[in-house]
Amino acid sequence: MDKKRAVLLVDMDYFYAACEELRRSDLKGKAVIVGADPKGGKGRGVVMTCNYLARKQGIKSAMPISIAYRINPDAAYLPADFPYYEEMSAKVMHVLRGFSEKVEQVSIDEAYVELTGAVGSLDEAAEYAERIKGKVRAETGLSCSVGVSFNKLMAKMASDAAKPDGIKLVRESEVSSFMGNMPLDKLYSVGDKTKARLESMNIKSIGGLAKANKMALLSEFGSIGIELRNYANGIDESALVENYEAKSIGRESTFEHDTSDQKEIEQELMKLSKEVAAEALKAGFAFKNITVKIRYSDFSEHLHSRGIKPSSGAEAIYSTARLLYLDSFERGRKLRKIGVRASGLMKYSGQSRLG
Ligand code: DCP
Ligand code: MG
Ligand code: MG
Repeated sequence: MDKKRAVLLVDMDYFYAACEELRRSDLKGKAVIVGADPKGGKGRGVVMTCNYLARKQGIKSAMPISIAYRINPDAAYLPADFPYYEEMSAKVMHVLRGFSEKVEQVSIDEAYVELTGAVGSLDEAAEYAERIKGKVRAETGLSCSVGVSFNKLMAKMASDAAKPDGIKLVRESEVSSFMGNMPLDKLYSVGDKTKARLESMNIKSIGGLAKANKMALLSEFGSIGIELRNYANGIDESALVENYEAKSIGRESTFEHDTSDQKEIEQELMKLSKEVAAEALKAGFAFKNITVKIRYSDFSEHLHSRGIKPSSGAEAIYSTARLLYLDSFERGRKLRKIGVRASGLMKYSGQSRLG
């Protein structure tokens, strides 16, 4: 890539909880948690997100709601209101699309904005970021954080460092001083397993990975190893993927009591399928892949996927989800949680509906 790029990653601050604070002034000064009902400490399911006050107390996304309740039983516990968050998300995305024709939404609360060509330098891109933050706040009342950098990978890394309510610019010359000392799992695509394998090679930080022996990485990971090393050096040439407003749409729920009752499970699958279909329809997406996630009572988790012909109907999701579940489910074992996800999304236009 000969041309210097300028890319922003805009991510909303504590998004679901911020949306709730916005419409409920009684939440001011309180720890706010959006997620499962804590049911006096006996509740199942998890924290989806929480405001920064709750985070200071040690509460965080994906934590079991019962643990959050143990930490702070007096917090405001709120159920998720997806239609409302989607509406706020759409307003944010609309603002972003006013600043650039190239916008890639990657989740409900974040998007890349390509400014290559529109600006002459990253400093200028940071001025754009300032204006975007102002406009997002004016249009929605919400704050966001913006990473400003020379590719998607580094814009994303920078946005984490900008939180909350900030802007962080990272130049090519600053990559190693910015993330060299960060732990490996801060790097895009490095999870617990990869981290453990890297550590067994005596690689302990992003900076260590950036300088690691290429042959050793190749023999341990294959070509992915070289890719990881490139990421550690801030190298990423991927372009924005436009018109995909979400990579996938999924819903999951935790049963009140662990169950192996087929009827109960099928009812839940139907409910989740309808929710996924409704969201896909609203966003104007057809999808061509369905995944069912099963979590057994011992917390072991299984994913099963199948391709379908492009569709956006609840029936198509349900019939596939049910087959996947029947194929893979080990009868007699109790389920704790089940989820349905539609992916391989394709935008369709106009009024015509597929499937
Ligand atoms: N979310 C969720 N479950 C998770 C993580 C996130 O349901 N494990 C939802 C709730 C979040 C939203 O997605 O509000 C956006 O996710 P982010 O990772 O961007 O987290 P937040 O916006 O909540 O906080 P931050 O300020 O750290 O971005
Ligand atoms: Mg966010
Ligand atoms: Mg996000």
